[in-house]
Amino acid sequence: MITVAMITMNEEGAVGKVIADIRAAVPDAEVLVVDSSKDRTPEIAEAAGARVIRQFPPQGYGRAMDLALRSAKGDVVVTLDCDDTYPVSMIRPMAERVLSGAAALVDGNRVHRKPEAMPWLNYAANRGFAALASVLMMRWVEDLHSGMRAYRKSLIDEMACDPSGPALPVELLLRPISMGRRVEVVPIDYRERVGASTMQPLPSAWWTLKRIVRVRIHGGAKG
Ligand SMILES: Nc1nc2c(ncn2[C@@H]2O[C@H](COP(=O)(O)OP(=O)(O)OP(=O)(O)O)[C@@H](O)[C@H]2O)c(=O)[nH]1
Ligand SMILES: [Mg+2]
Repeated sequence: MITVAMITMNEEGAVGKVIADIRAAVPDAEVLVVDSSKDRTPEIAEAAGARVIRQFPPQGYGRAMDLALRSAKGDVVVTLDCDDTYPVSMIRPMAERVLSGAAALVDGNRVHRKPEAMPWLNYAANRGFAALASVLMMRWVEDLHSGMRAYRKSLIDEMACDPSGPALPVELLLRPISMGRRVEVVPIDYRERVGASTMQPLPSAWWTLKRIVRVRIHGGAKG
């Protein structure tokens, strides 16, 4: 089974459409939402057919994503942002690569060319950090921060990630690589977001650097 896992904080402008699109694309999937909203996001998500787990007050991106990944019931967990930026048509093809055993992780690469929806500074910073990680990990990586990935559920249980702080997707990509797991990359489109971003560039950049160095030093697996 596929679980589509999302985390939400005040996404009432997008959540209804995103979940409807997901259910049309993968009717057989579990849709799981870890929600930390003050607005009507959780009610809308539940009415649209999602399983909603409340995490309130908000504990940040990492702790919400960690809870979502661990609570998924599927054999493969596909993550995406609940802001209408990611292509739901890619959920099934990415999940199938994991379900067939071909890959442990499929990474949706948004930066195969500069997306119009990504500011130049973010794009340049993303490419720079990815180049640094590529050198340190001795494997070419392009999109450390993609929110759209397919993870084998058992891979999540094997990894030791620090859920505190931003930029958790960096570790969720680099740890499996460091553990020698099969990681595939597919190009994906990335659209303009519905609603306001909560991403804070400076803390995110600092944590990105910390996470890259940590994985380089400690490797990927637990213990
Ligand atoms: N449950 C929960 N969700 C959160 C939290 N912080 C952010 N989110 C959600 O996580 C998703 C990604 O958030 P951000 O990393 O802030 O990024 P963004 O605002 O979508 O901007 P981009 O990085 O361009 O995608 C959004 O859909 C947010 O609603 C939190 O503390 N708790
Ligand atoms: Mg987003």
